[in-house]
Amino acid sequence: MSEAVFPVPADVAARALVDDAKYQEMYNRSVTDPAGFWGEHGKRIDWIKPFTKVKNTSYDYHNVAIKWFEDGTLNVSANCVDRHVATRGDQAAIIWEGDDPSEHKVITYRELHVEVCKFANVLKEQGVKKGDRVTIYLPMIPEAAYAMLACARIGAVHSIVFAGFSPDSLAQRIEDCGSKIVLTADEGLRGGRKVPLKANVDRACEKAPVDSVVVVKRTGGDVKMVDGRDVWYHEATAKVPATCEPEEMNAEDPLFILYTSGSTGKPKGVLHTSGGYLVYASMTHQYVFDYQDGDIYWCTADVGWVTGHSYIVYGPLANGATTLMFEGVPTYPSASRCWDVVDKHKVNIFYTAPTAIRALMGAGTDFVTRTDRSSLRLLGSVGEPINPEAWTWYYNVVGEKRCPIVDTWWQTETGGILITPLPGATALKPGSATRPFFGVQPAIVDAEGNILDGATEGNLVITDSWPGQMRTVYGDHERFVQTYFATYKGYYFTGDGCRRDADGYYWITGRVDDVINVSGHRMGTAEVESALVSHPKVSEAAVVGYPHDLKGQGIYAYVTLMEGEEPTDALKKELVQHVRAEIGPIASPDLIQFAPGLPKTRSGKIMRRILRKIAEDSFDSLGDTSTLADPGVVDDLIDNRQNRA
Ligand code: 6R9
Repeated sequence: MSEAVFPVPADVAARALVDDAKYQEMYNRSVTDPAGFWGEHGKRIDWIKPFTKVKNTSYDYHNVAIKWFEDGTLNVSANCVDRHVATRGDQAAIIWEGDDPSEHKVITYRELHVEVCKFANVLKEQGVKKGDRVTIYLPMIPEAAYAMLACARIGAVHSIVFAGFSPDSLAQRIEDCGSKIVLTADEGLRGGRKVPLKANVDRACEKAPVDSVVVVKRTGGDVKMVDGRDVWYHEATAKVPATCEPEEMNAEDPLFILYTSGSTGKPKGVLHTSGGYLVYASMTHQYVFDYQDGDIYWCTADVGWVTGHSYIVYGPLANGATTLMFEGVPTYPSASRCWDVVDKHKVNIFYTAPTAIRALMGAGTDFVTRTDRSSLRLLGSVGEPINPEAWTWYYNVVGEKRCPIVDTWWQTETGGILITPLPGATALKPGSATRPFFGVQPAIVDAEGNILDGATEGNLVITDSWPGQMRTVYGDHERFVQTYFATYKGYYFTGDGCRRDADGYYWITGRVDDVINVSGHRMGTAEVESALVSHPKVSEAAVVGYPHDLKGQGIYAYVTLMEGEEPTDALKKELVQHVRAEIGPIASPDLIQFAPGLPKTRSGKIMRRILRKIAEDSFDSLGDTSTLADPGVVDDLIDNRQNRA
């Protein structure tokens, strides 16, 4: 396989914050003297009481504990807002672009300060105190950013639930973190379609009751307000003062919880704290995107995912950047939308996901070339491995061969980008996330946990802590330890497979656990399975990922029906609807195969390895099937698969 290499373009090198020599020097220092390195870079944010201790972390399986800057105090919202008001009060903090191209709004840092203070005062009025959890179920409107920063301002811990999740998923998350308040909108608007957010909250609250619901009026759609529980945001903010003193928080006080799917059980509440997270989010945002004053930066993620947390809100705003927030979807009203927005707001840095790139590539090159895009300087990718074909299209057509692509590998758990090119320092190879960021020590281990040297392939671990790392699973530290530190003792296990080439470049090969990456979003197979078996006609289900042209991975479900149930196409549709209602549209199975029996070991474990191979049509490489209780089951499954229309 020939491997293309794209050197750093001269003009990019000329303006960049770091070149390759500087990267090497900073990287070496960051791993040989982490306390010295982070002690220095920790000062990039404002501290109320400066820290004297930098790093206190242990990956010891019996005592996993992670603390950074532990005796320092700060306020995250003051760092993202107040400190910029004097120097850049009139600069755009947020450019909001609505779903409908006729709608946009610019919020300056001065205005952001007022909005955040007011929202903070509304939260206080609703009884929210330091340490309380606040569930946010908002669409991509500026109020979502105000809400996050308002929580940070008063020391409340936000838990954002992606507005595409179902009432049940929302209820589960409200319950798990014990929040007594939900912030939502009447309806969301995406691609011209309305999403009934308030109605979803009402249904969720039947299962997980809360004391108050604050409702932002977005569409003006008809909603029911519950007396004594629900308040309109515009009415509440009209009555509160426009200033609110930021709370002094310890570096290790929680900032937010974000639920993410794992290989087993219900979603985990990933907990991030204040100081280390903000240092890491802001530093990666500046260096990875080579962000410099005056740049217009756009990350197309949703604030419901970690990318929206770190790279729409916290990282950019801590850096005093201008961050664009987009309510809509890349294909509405046409597949030119992203490039129209780039031209309209003169966007310099554009950060999106491979699934969006593939969809736009499929729509045709004309949608791109009819736009100007001359403002673009840098492109980014996140969420899943980017296939070389999509990389090349992004590079040649969107970036006209002038914009480097930063392929950034990271996770909800890591808080910020861990493996990535730096635009002025790193020659690119399509499909490789290239090299570690400062302070990040990746290693590749074999199944027994032995570290492999040189060019090799195996499982990706990180051998020491970095400031943005998650601290625990909310309410379940043991699960944190078991999930990330038990597989390979002494290391943080990422759950990803990885190859390292002779140049030391990292190539992420995808999840090695029971997590499927659907359009860049993580879905636990166990969650989809339990949604399926909650249907009265289903007796058993096994879910695996399979290669999907647009989504990267699709969801393939093997379903065994209850005795006497008919395996019809209508039932397949019903099951898809059922999963959408239980979890949300992102969990919709792409293919359902009725299976009279599933391949199991004699101890009753489903052999997913075999199901994965069948879903991929790799019938010849099923591997060892001798431990199956009933090998005949596999032949039946293959027959059914081949007979599938
Ligand atoms: C930020 C985010 C994390 C999982 C991760 C990996 C995959 C993310 C990637 C990538 C290859 C990249 N992933 N970025 N794989 N190249 N540049 O996506 O967080 O939703 O928690 O997903 O996504 O498999 O383990 P999250």
